[in-house]
Amino acid sequence: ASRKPIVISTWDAGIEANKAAWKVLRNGGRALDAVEQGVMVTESSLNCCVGLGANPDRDGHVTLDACIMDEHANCGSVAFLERIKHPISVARRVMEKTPHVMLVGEGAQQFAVAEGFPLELDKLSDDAKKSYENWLKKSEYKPVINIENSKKSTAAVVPTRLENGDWNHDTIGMVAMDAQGNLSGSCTTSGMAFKMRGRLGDSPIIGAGLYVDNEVGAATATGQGEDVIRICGTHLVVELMRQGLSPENACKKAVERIIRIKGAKAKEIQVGFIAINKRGEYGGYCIQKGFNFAVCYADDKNFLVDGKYIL
Ligand code: SD4
Repeated sequence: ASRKPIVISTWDAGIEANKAAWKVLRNGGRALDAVEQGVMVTESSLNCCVGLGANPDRDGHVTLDACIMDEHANCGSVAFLERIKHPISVARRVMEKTPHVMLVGEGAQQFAVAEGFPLELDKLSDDAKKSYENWLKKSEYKPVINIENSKKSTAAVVPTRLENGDWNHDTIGMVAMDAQGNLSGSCTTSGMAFKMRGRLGDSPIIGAGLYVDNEVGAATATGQGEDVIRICGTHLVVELMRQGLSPENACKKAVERIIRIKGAKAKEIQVGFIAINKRGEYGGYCIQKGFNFAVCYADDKNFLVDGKYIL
């Protein structure tokens, strides 16, 4: 069915994020404001999966990636950003206040501080500290002391299945259409837990973790970022919608492409795409069972949808 305004976002944390986005949309606000304010909720929640409360890289530091895109194809992005609570808002400032699209690391942090964002402590949340300590035991990775050891465990902990069958995850991607029919999107993440220091995923990359084309639709991604980047995932989804595919079928085709490339290894990973089109139709698809997304298009309509899957 066709809906306007509408906002959708990845995983179950999307419910709370959608509520904040909906407040903007229901009052006739801009999709861009909605997708920023929506994911800020998730960035703020300590001991959750996104933002400074999330799992660190393997050297013990939380490093954040985010990007945002509006209806004019303006875009902004930050990556490998440390000690800043709201990377999505820094990404928006990059978009609005600089001639650039992407700032990373120290430079991104410097820009954030200059823009008035507080520099937080480099301190892990209780949950993150626990899981990091656990990870250190098993990984045998000894930071600094013995760099050779790092060869043993270059792999980040990819999204893995939890005991209850869910996937652990650390990202929120959101796309929305406002009452004027304009589209925007946002994506923010702590990236894969225990990743190599300096590693970026798809989430801060326009065309990989997020893409918006105001003539066609918008899409965002979650899961193993390397494999989303490999196929320019969300750009692909939007281009498939341009060719006439529904949001769901466009997401499905992109997932199929990853599976084709990965072969037998596809079983080991998770990737999910969600998308909306200009008519307000929505859909999502993932590699395997366990991915869900939140859809909101009315005061009393904000619900989770299980992503259809292929394997
Ligand atoms: C990344 N795509 O950094 C992110 C991770 C993710 O749920 O989505 N986790 O590769």
